Amino acid sequence: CASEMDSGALKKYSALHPKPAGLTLQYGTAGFRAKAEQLDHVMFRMGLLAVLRSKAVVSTIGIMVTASHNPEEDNGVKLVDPLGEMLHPSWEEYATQLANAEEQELEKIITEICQKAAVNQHKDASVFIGRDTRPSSEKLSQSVIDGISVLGGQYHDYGLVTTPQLHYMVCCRNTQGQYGKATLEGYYEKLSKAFMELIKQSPSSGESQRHLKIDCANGIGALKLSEMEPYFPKEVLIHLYNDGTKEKLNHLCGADFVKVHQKPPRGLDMKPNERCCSFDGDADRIVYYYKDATGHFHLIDGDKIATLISIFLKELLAKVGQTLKMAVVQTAYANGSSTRYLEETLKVPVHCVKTGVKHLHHKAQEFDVGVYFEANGHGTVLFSKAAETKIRQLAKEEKDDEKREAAKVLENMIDLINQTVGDAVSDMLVIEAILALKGLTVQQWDAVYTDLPNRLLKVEVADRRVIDTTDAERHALTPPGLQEKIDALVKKYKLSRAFVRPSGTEDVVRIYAEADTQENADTLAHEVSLAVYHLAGGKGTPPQP
Ligand code: G16
Repeated sequence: CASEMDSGALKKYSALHPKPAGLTLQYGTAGFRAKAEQLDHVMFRMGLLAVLRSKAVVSTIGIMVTASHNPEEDNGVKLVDPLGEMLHPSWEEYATQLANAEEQELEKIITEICQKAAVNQHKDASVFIGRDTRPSSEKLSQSVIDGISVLGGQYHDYGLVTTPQLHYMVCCRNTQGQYGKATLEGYYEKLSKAFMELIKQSPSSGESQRHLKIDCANGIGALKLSEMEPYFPKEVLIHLYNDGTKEKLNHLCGADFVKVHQKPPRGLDMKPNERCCSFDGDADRIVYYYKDATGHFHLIDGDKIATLISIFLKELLAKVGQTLKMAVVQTAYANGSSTRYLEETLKVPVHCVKTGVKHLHHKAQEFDVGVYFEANGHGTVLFSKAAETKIRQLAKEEKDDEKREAAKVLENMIDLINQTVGDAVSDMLVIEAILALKGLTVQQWDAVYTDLPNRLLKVEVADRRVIDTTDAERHALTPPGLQEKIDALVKKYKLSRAFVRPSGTEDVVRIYAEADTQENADTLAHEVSLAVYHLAGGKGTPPQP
């Protein structure tokens, strides 16, 4: 690997993408994220890394330039492994080493990675690139291209795409088209065909049921949904808001804003009982919501999405008479009511893992049908190869009409779901199809269980790494005394729970609390945020209630 490297070219190009002195960045929940102006060298170096990874696994690798839900001024990079998953954890350390290496060490670090990861120097490297709509993304993706080119890699630049579209392309390429065609057209055709097959069988719904209002977070979702509109059947009429023509990305809108603030986004005019949803900045998350006749806002988050999908799939699996192992994967942020409903009422096993789709995806792979969703609306469903083969076979050959029809619905679900990663467009179509097939209104869906009142807060501290957690982030090991304090606070309220964890995408500590009433959840969250402020080196003035 080292012998193939053109040292002169590497030196010349890395000098064009210098690392700001003294800057150290950590590989976070979904790759690197920081202010855009700090990331040029990281992008160049992730181009280098993608070439090494591609040679090591002899497959195409993806690089997405995006900071997803973060403010417009930030940017970031997500790396996509051969089947569309997030970069393998064993390579996160290499990514961190490369990102933080001083310029003169770069060649040495590349050589070390080649040795440790058995990178085959004789293999060709191929990288797919995509980017979101941030003003900084185009230039940063050019830096990625420089990194790929200097190590002799081939690339295909998809330009503006959603993150899940890039994951899909990578998977299509590495399965030689089995997963689909690696083009935007291929993506739109695959999803719309499966969607149309599904809703063909739905009872005809009233005019009001056909409409869906979508807040696109002023991001890439708006562009891609407009492109996809000609493929949509007339049964669904989508109305796009926050399309990025007027306002800033993620500013007072988008899935993260709606989930955290539990209120509607700016720029979307909501009438009582209308079905609405929000995407995030790179369209890999979605949350639904509506306003009732009294004006009260109802959020339908990732937990309720996972529940709806689980109910639907469980019924179908029972109809086809298969004993496939199904489970739901959540994180500590999952509302206690959702976990209770899934385990006790629906009788589906639930597993809790650390935040980050990479962790959920990995766990979900253990089951025939693994439904995973973060409460923030990031998730999808994975079908094992064996389950998929069985379902496709039943859809073709089963003699019993009812069983065969159920298998066909499952088969179309498999095609509609983007199994590579959470995908707002695909998830939205899955949800719309289920609501149509079950004849459910958004209110009926919401009423499946009642969320425990909850609150999410952020606290800025000098160094968020002082907080170390265990037990899927539900227990703080450090700083000393913090967990004891949280335990004492939680005891004061009924049905209460709280935890803290350092964010892996923003420079903050996140606080989650739930309790029997909204007032108690708010007070508990505030009290825990004060404990974090005092025990973990809070910055500025103490958090206000
Ligand atoms: C990313 C990850 C998600 C995670 C979120 C917040 O989302 O892909 O899995 O839930 O960050 O992570 P943290 O709490 O560590 O900041 P996105 O949509 O921003 O890519």
